[in-house]
Amino acid sequence: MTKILIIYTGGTIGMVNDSQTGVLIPFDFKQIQQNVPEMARLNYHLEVHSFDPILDSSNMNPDIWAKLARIIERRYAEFDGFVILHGSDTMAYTASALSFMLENLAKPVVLTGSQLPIGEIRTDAKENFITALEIAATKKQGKAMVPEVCIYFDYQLFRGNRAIKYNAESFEAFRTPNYPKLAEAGVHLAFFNNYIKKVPVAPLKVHTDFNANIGVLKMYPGITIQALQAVTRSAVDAIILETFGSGNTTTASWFIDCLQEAINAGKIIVDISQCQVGSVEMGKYETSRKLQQMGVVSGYDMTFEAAVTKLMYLMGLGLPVAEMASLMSQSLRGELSA
Ligand code: ASN
Repeated sequence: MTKILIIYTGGTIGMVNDSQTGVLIPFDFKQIQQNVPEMARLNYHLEVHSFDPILDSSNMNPDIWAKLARIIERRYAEFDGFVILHGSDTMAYTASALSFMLENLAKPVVLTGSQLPIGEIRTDAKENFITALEIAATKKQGKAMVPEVCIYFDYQLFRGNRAIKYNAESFEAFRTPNYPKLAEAGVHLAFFNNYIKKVPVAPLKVHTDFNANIGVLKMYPGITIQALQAVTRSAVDAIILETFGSGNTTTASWFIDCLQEAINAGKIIVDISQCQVGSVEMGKYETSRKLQQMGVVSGYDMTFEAAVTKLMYLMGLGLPVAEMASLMSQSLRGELSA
């Protein structure tokens, strides 16, 4: 019998209204089970690992990602697939982080959650949960159909490290603007094999030492030297530079000098675009050529979520800056198209 491990971390899917304050608070897995009697009708062996405490996903952090990765590592041989119930707010970060933590993943790790709690009449939770279980159980010639960390939400399956939460209200909360979806659920589950990773031959290798000492610098017209130096002169080891369009910034000499100073101090700077669709193309315009010349690294079409977690992962490996810079621009888990 197919065996699936359900890891319940929290999120709206399992929340209830607090009787005193009226706000949504996380609640235990039992009420999920009560609201989804269909679980018993699935022909799978299901086991549940419930987090304690149960979290709103805004409280996720690298230690909790590591805990998730370690649970999967410990139970890897026993189960055919893993379904993580998770809040949608930071689901794309957790999915991206796990994609880097779980090298050579050969089994599905499907994250899902919902926009409405499972006890609400119009909830999207049941469909998301049931289909995520089915996806985690699906095999082709005895091997996992989707050996990836992915997100299932609103009838669509996405590569986790390509996903962004782009809508806080619609049931279609996620998109992968720079990568096609991996599957679509209608009457049938349609898998788009050309876009799904192949099952790796090497054994699973888990990396949980993330270094979160990074800063973020978002460009905007009118940015001041004080705002810039608050990041470039801070004690961070790496900076994500969120640029305009295809990777552009102002060419003002004080701005370029501040970045150069940070690079000279040994910081790695990664250029990703504020646009959701498309890629950084350094050197296309005068406004990015200088960045390229001084050694700012192109993040190509990576999401912010992927760039943040990939940097934490590479820094955690303790690699020299030049090697990290080279790996940041390469696809390690299908997170970018260079
Ligand atoms: N605040 C919730 C969370 O991320 C949102 C949700 O799950 N829809 O935990």
